Amino acid sequence: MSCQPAKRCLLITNMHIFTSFSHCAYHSAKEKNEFHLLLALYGQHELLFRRHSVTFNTGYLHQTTYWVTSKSQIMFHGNFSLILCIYMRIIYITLKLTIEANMLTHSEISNFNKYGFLIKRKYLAESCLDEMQHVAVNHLENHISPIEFEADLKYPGAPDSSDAPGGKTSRRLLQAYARDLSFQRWAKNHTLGENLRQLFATKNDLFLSQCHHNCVMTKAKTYSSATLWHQDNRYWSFEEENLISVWLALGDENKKNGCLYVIPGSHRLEIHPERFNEALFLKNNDVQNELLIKNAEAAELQKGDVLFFHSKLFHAAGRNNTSRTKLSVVFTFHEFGNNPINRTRSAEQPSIQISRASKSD
Ligand SMILES: O=C(O)CCC(=O)C(=O)O
Repeated sequence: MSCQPAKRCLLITNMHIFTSFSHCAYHSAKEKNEFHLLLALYGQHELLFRRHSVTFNTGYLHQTTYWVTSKSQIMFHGNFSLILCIYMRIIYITLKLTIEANMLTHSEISNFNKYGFLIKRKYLAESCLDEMQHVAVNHLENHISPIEFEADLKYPGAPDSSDAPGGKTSRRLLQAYARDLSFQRWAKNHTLGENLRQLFATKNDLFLSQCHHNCVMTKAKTYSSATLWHQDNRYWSFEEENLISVWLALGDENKKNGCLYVIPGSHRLEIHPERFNEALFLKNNDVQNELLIKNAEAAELQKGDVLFFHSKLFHAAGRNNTSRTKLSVVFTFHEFGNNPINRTRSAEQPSIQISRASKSD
């Protein structure tokens, strides 16, 4: 039985729509390195072409050869490819929306570049936060080393020595990544990696420094200290001063419990060395410093919020004046090619490679 031209036309049109749609999707996914999308498209391609390619190609290439033998078959193939087109489009849009929803917008990226920080709200699921909090509380209670104590740092408000009251108050649970899988999962969180790559403007692997922020930052009740204005990179030695720290709030952080304060745009400033004290904090009683600090903003966070900040951004924090310990997970990342300088503190331990393929969320 011959195939009605209109039906053939419908089928070929569907085929064209599908092919051009999937080609577009494929190339756009490939350009953006959207691996999941590519897999989905590949799967759908297989489904359609494996089952129908011979029939389709014959019909399309040799116009006189009818590749279907009955009207119902035409209807079946026509409807099948149409439904598949719609189905594919839904999958494509859903996947694209999911991926795009987690990506930073152009304005977020340009704000980060302009101001040196970016806050993303409700970034991580409650269960992941609770898991990390549980581990942190347990390690604090059991004094699981390595720990940096308030008394070691001697920041304003800290106990004078480890024998003084509160002398065993923790400031940081160091080496967080090695402490528990929950921290490793967070460091390798897929969305986090993608967002950091956007901020670094790179497609390469990232590295988590084990020598710097790789800790649970704690701010205990009663014996916590304040942190004066500083840039994190003052003691860091990398080929380029371009590192990004990720501060994840495990609980709410506000002015009362010692949240961070940041000076927007200060990562771009060149500050004369005379404006720093010997510990490289901004000097008090310096008119220019006072003017700069007037621009400070409190980076108040709620549980699960994330603060991305540049290693040159000036920041400070107050003491915790509440009755609950504040906990935050802080990791510092650098990009491939920005290596720590040999024989400096930054090169004491190898950075941990966070490859694009690692996916823990
Ligand atoms: O929580 C604080 O006091 C601030 C900590 C800080 O800025 C740092 O360790 O670099």
